Amino acid sequence: MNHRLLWLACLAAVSFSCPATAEDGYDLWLRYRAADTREYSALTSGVRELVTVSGSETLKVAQGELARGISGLVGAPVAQVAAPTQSGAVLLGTPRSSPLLAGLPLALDRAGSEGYVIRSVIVNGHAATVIAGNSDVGVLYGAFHFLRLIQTRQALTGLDVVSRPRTQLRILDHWDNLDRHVERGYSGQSIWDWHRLPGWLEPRYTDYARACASIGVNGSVLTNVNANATSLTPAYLEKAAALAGVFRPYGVRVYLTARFSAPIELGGLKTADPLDPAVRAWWKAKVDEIYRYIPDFGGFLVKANSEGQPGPQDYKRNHADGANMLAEALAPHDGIVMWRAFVYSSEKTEDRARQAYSEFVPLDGKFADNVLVQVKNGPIDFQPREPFSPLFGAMPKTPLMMEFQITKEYLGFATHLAYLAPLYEEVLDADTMVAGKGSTVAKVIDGALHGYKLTGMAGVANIGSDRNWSGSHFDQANWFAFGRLAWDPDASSQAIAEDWVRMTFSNDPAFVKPVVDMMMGSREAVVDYMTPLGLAHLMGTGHHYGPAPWVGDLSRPEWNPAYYHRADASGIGFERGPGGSNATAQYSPKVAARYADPKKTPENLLLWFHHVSWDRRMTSGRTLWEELVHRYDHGVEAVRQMRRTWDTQSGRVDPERFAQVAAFLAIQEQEAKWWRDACIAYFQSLSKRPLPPGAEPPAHSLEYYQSLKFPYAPGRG
Ligand code: GCW
Repeated sequence: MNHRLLWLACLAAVSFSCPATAEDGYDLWLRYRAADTREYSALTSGVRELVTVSGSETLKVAQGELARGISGLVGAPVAQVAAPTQSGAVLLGTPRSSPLLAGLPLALDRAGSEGYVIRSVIVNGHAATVIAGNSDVGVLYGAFHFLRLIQTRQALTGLDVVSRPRTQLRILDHWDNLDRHVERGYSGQSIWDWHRLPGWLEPRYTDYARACASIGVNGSVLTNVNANATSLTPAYLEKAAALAGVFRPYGVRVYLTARFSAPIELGGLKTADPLDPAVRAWWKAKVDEIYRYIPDFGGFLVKANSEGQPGPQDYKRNHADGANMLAEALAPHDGIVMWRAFVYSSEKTEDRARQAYSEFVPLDGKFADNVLVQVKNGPIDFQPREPFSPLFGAMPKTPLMMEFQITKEYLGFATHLAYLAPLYEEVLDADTMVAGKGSTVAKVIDGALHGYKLTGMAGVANIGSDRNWSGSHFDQANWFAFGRLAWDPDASSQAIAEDWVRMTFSNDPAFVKPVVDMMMGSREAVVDYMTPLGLAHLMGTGHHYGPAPWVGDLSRPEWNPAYYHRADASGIGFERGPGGSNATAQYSPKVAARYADPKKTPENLLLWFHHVSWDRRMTSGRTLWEELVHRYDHGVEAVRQMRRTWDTQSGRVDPERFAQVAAFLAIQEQEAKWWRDACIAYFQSLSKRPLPPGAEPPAHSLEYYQSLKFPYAPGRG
């Protein structure tokens, strides 16, 4: 049997012997199934051989990925040669690693330290494609991009691709505990099998690093921000070091969360006061120790004085005092601190939406050079829709990094299909107006606006031990989109969705278009059936599963949905204009003026900023009450439409993935209806308005919805 036949026989054996695992989602978007070269002839002429490269582990990984990807996509093992022998060679490397590249017109100055170029060139008289970077990891990123061109069936001639990341730190935050429970995780247990580390390195860790590198993610915070000091003990540092060893060739650095009270818990000190010399010395020694285990350790992510976590305020110090102490210990090793701005206090009566700004803006300029303040996209907490956080644009002297949530704590867990890139894009495109028109949040976080020396974007990961990584097939798209937007905050959510659909499912236009459209509308559907018109935080207590807008008796006011919607007989919404909490004043003057005036506030944020009458006339001509019901109906109808769209695709998707998506959409429809009915039943008990003509009454009484309990809902904190 010749090579090609042997290869085909192997492929057949794999796909026929274990059909149940053939399409279980494990391959993510790195799914290198053979392309039909009758439809995609570019592949036949464009990729005939791979020129080998020698050098670092990273270059080996890049070459290995290209060999694996091209062989899979071509349907036969690609020839690996020392120099081009014919047209259609693919070369990779840096000018330093590969003499063949040294003389080529690469214009690599465009690629920066982590970027790459992919160019069609002539080498030794043969047409070839070169993938080059100034660094080995740049080459790896380029290799994944080249594979993506094939996976999405792009032309392979006349290539002149240049790409470089716009942010330096592109990081996944895992809220993973040492017992493998994942806070707000809906995809099984933690991917990190702490108990069996460092002895057993699951192959999945390598695939995790591959997937991260394929979208440019270059950091991983292994542990929950609700931190456990045990993760800083030698036994656990050894485990973290083992993971760092797996990730290193892929350019993914390891970070840990630092529990602020660790000097007391681990060091036996009486205090964790950041100005105490013994505390500072303890952290310095601890950090030095970490670097002995992990020489390229990235640094710490810290949640302090937030939701009961210890912090500098316990000692009457401020956030800068706390962050700078850790920064000082990390600086000699080039480590950084990501200090979270997600704070709100149980003692303060100040509107929760204002608190982060109140605490942090006065500290602008007080943080050490290797500190970034990590800010959630909105002022409260990863809701289906929030305005952008007023911190963006308000701290020109402090690098602010973005924190998005990829796991869908407030958007239906892993069962609801909600593509989050439009949410991310809406925030990144939002105009802070702090330096005139066009001062977008993207320009804040990529450093363009204030000249930040450090830049970054973090995403709270949705990755777990589930075979399909993310708990649902479509949630993989949110991981993918996060990485792509961290690389380029101006990328289009639609284009990213299209790439993902083509790579993950199919290039069939009859599939791509409707499925991308379905994804693009999916987040807005969730907004409509959960929290339309600027409502927020109506989710069930603690677990955040399902509707509970009626809850108003929890000990901390801001834990109650009633705190957020403020519905009463006169109307609904939180007044944050000058007549209310004046949170609008935290935005730059033009934005503040828009949000302060209910007539100028966009309707999709109306109830976030204003308490308005049930009878207020909306642009649709409906009253607010009618509009609210209309939005809820619209959300449910949108999910029904998603189901219809998916049902037409049964022949175009493998049966395994088709069936799971279909089943999850059915759950989503039921839960969307539940949200709609429960919220309408509750709000009607206050508005006392009749349902608009044609609107269906809720299926059950308000008492019924209030009686539902979910003590075992997943992902609890
Ligand atoms: O979204 C909320 C979650 C908490 C989480 C917290 C945070 C890790 O409900 O579970 O704690 O935010 O971001 O710190």
